[in-house]
Amino acid sequence: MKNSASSEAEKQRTVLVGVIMGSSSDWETMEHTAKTLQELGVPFETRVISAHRTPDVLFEYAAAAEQRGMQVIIAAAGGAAHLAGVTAAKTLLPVLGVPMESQSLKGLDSLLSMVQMPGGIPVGTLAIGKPGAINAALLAAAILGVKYPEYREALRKFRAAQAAKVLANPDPSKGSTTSAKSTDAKKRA
Ligand code: RP5
Repeated sequence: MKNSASSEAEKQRTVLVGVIMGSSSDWETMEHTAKTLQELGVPFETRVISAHRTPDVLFEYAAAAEQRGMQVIIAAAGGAAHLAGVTAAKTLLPVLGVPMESQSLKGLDSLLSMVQMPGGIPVGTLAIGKPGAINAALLAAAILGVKYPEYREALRKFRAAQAAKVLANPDPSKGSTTSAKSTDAKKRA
């Protein structure tokens, strides 16, 4: 029989969230997903896998994810962003999509490609860019939290810390070089 220390170590090694992105150029944004998952203590891995440049790798990755113990996949892509949709088609795991902010259309192309999935294969699409990258990690933790109380607790602490930060500095003019009074004076002048 396994002792609790070894099963704990085993649990730590199991990747619960797979974070995939269409290009290494997406990393600057997806680093925020990784940082947030790390902060919450969620075991994850990151991979560059492209639906059009490495389609066979994507098929293998998505098809094997569940068997490897993964519970959620986060897929980020930009432009004609089909990575999340194709991934979702190859696994029953929940797939969260993060549309990348593209140069030409500022991510509207990525957002619409990702969010407008025809009925039948859902992709839980988040906001464009950094906010979506952070929220994908938080939503993945919330999904895991249904089964694992430690991630639910990590999420609760994250929110409490976030609220405390806001409450610690309720007046943005304090500590700013432009005080509320001088802004008012400028407006009146
Ligand atoms: C998508 O094309 C990627 O997800 C990336 O957002 C975009 C541009 O990729 P690169 O040309 O920078 O590799 O597949």
